[in-house]
Amino acid sequence: MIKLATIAGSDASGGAGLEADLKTFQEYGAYGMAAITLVATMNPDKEWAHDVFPLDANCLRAQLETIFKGVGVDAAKTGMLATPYAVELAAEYIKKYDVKNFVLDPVMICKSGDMALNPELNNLIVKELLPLAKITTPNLFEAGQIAKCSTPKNIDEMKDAAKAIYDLGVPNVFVKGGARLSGHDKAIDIFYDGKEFIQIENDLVEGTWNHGAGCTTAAAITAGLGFGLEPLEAVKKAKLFITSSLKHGFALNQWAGPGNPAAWRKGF
Ligand code: PXL
Repeated sequence: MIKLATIAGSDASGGAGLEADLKTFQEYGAYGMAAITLVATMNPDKEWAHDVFPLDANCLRAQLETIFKGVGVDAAKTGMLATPYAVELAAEYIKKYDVKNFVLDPVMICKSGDMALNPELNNLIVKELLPLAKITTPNLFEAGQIAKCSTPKNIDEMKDAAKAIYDLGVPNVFVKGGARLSGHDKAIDIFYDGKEFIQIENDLVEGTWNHGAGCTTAAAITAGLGFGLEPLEAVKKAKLFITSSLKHGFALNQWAGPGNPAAWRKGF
């Protein structure tokens, strides 16, 4: 059995965070485990305003012991970390257990909440986790934050950001333009491995029911690596997975709606 782990927040609404990761791992046919860094809640009486409740360091460490020492993994990812100790503990366990297939999803903003996380924490993520990753999967905003440039607005700027991030010490960079890159009739992403820029195009899925798309994409890449795919192949497969999921997104309420990761299994 291929074993995968996510070190991420729980999204009480179920569409993003570790819930999205575990659903994706399951769809790939892997065994999923989760170390919970925080619980994110959404308040229906305040227009779905987000709150974040971090778990303490002892609780997180105990979960990491269970997963990395007690079981072992073929691949792992991080999602929302939210505290310096979560970043440091994730780095400690990825290093100690020599996790080669580590995917850094540098969650710095939550789409539905528009909640930009703390810039100092972002710097710590770049310092501690980026050099350990086989691949990182920033969206446009995160790519700008990591590359210390403005948010890329076109394909050339995505390539510049990908190169700047690669130069920080990660061997593969996947900058997700997706539907957010305006002026194209395809969803366009850039993969860079230090040799060439590969432009990956998929069907553009318009619409707002895309909560958890970033988590799902990174989880699918993690699963692909766990099953032995090369990074570019893992990315291409993950894009097919998320595209089918988004085509079957649905509303939870008037504020948010996730994709449907089961769409893939059903052959959509
Ligand atoms: O989509 C980013 C994200 C990641 N992790 C958790 C979240 C969210 C957005 O809601 O709740 C736990």
